[in-house]
Amino acid sequence: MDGMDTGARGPLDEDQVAAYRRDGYTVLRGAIGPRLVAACVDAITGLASGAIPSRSTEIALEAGVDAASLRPEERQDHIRKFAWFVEDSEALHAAAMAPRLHRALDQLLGEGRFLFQDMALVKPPRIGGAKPWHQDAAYFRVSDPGLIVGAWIALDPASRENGCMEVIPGSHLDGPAVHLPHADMNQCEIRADLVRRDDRVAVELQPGDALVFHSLLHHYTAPNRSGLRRRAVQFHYHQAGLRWQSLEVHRRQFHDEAGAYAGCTVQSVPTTPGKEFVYKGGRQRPVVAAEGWE
Ligand SMILES: O=C(O)CCC(=O)C(=O)O
Repeated sequence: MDGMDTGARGPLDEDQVAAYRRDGYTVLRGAIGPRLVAACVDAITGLASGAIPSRSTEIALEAGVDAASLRPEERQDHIRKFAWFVEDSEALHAAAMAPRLHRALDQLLGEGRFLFQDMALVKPPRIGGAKPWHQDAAYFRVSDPGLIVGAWIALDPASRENGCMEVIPGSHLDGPAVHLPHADMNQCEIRADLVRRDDRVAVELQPGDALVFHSLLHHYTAPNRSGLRRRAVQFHYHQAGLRWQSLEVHRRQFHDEAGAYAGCTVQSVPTTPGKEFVYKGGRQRPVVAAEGWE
């Protein structure tokens, strides 16, 4: 894609807009261009090795990896995810603020939007773990999950082989689902009987393409057993008007048949003493179009 809008009002045509409403997701090809993809890859590589200082970036390793045993250039191949990096890298900030992406989101949700979460999921070759079936809204205590949208942007070709996103079309219309907590917050998952696995669709993407998805969409990524990299950045935005809420309000959305809390904002048992998860909500930053990359 050349970054030109083809629809009358923006980059999405009316079928893509209808797909977002009906299926809970749509694909925006060329959400960011090749130059910005390359700059994002460089930024992730630099943050992993330490060549770019991490002032706000947080890094989580794949399970069982001993950070102390890794040379700087080896780290990227053992990292599960990066978070809160847009203040550390102009390129990653520009991807979050990509004009073509936001023109598409304007079509879906209207104008007036905040970035509240940024992460990169790098699922390293051979050891990249699965992300179980979940709804992103299970992680956010908010008034209205419909005002949240996720954009998952591939930096490498993402395929079934290396663990691309898989989704259950239309699952967002079923509302909040019961999630089972886990000591590792990243493994919190929808109760198995509630996932329509037979309907799953693998969303294969080329670098720069974005999966744009509703925060109640059931989605999953498989382990990466291949020798291929599968790096992606993922941004979450909410429209103006959304309110951050208490655990009690979240329980009213995410609860089991007995009324017990069934979201992912409370850790079941701490993994490491002293490293207990504390829910912090989002970090709201206004969306301001990044110029000069298209
Ligand atoms: O990219 C991945 O492997 C999983 C992304 C995802 O679904 C998430 O972080 O919520």
